[in-house]
Amino acid sequence: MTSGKHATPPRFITIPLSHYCEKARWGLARVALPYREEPHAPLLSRLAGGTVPVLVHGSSRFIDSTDILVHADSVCGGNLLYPRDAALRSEVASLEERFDMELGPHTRRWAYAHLLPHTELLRSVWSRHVPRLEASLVPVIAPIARYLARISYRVTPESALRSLERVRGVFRDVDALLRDGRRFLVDQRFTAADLAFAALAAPILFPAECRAAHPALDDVPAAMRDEVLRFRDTDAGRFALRMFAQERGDSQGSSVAPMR
Ligand SMILES: N[C@@H](CCC(=O)N[C@@H](CS)C(=O)NCC(=O)O)C(=O)O
Repeated sequence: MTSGKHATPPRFITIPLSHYCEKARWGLARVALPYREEPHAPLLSRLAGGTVPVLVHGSSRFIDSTDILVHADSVCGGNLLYPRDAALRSEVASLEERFDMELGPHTRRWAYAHLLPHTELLRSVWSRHVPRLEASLVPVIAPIARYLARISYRVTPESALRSLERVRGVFRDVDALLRDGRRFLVDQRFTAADLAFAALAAPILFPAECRAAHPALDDVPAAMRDEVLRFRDTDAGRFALRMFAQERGDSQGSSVAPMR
């Protein structure tokens, strides 16, 4: 580990509920790149411009979880989340891309379909770990944030059912990959592919070790809880939970910006 690290730790801009933020946070922890997390309430994170996660490292700005992982891997010496071997790296990258493009949006839409009607639950999750002033604004922001989540993620009862099918499809494919007894998706070791699958499946598995804020499973609607329990009871679900239990330890000292 190395050279490319800057003296000032990178700024890592997040919102509490985001599984893409958890994906990036896990990657930073995994390669032990110290960072300073700036958690924001929804909408207010947009003041940083666009979506989160965002990593600002020196003069570089990364606005996508995969770019954050690739950067973190490279400044910490490489071969940590992405194998150096070109063929293996391309396998990792193509699985990660599939999870980014398909699993992440569909677990999110399905989860929001269940959570959006529950104002109190959302307010509590959206306020977690954010600066006190922003937390105090969440009751005002919440109706707009709920409306925007519904519109921008196109959440309807019908789309939520379609998303559930897409998630089941990804889980079936991961089940099939695991059928030969492998312990990791690629290269017999933990890579960005395992990390992306587990992090982006989190809204449908509620892993205990997940650092994204989510409600307690006991507090969510029964239909949501039942589906979570069914997903947990699949090979892919058990695999993701094992990744969290085994590989999610924080290996470095991240810090959270002080409450303002
Ligand atoms: N492709 C992006 C997706 C990031 C994304 O969709 N982030 C969502 C939160 S999960 C977001 O910022 N939404 C806008 C908002 O909440 O204001 C990545 O991998 O980082």
